[in-house]
Amino acid sequence: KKPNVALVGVTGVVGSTFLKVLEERDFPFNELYMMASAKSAGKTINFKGRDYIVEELNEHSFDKDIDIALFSAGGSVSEKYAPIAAAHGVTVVDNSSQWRMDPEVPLVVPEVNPEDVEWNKGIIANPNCSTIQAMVVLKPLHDKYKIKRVVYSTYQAVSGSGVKGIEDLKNGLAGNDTTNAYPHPIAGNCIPQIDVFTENGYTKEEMKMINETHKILGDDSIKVTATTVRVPVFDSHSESINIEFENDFDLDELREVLAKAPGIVVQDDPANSIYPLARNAAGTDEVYVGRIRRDFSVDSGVNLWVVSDNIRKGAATNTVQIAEVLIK
Ligand code: 11C
Repeated sequence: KKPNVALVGVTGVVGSTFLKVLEERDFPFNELYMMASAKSAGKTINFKGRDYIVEELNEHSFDKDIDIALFSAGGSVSEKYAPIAAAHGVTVVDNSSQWRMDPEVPLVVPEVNPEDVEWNKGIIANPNCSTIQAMVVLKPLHDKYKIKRVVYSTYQAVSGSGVKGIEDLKNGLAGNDTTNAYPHPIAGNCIPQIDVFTENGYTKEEMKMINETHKILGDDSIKVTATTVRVPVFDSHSESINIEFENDFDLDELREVLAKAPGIVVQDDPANSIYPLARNAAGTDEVYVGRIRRDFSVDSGVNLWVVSDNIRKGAATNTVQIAEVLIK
């Protein structure tokens, strides 16, 4: 039987992308319920030729016969409503950071650890966008060469902050700086702060990348550090990833390993200025890798430039892919 599906937070930046991705992938469903906060309740959304009225999310939303709920409504909504849904027998795929590090909750990137879906107890977490694209690339390399240490440096798009971030950049480009999403103007700037600072001097975004890498790869022995930066780009996060391996590698073979891995497109022709670009990745579901070159400062290391659409593979697409694993 096709599942009954609920979309929670359907009017947000990621929520509305759920709809696009579900339609493009022809995700099978029987009934579809659209849910959001009181502010958006009552709106009409047309999906595949049918009009749906957005329902207000409340304690009784999951009294209905729902099999799968895709949540993208923020941490506090997930904290309250994901357990209610799970108690009603719904499997929640949650895009917020609320449950990611809970040992009872699998944290899944379908190209990397689809098997973790099996031990879910009603909630499955979708990783942070900047982590997801890194995992797709790190997994095949870890399997082949065993990763010792990773240094992430990110260049993250404003869409990661939702509508407010997009508006701040639009306003700034129009000569009217606003700081609704960020502590400083984003146009013409690079802000080395994503989310709030934690006690150790790292931001929450940096700690997410570090902790989620360990959980998804199932290997706490990998040394990971990160600097995450917001840049004036609308869509797609770019990442410089420096990796040190336990084992030696051949650069051509490493390139082959990446080219053959699921979800990856290698774009690496520096002579013709071909490498992944945020503007090209936007609107697509792949993770793009280029600037593949040996790090000569260590015995066995490589530098990569990794770009992916943070709203699609980094959020909506990965969530829908997890639901696809579930129904298989
Ligand atoms: C950003 N990575 O780009 C953040 C947004 O934990 O799901 C995603 C926040 C999260 O600002």
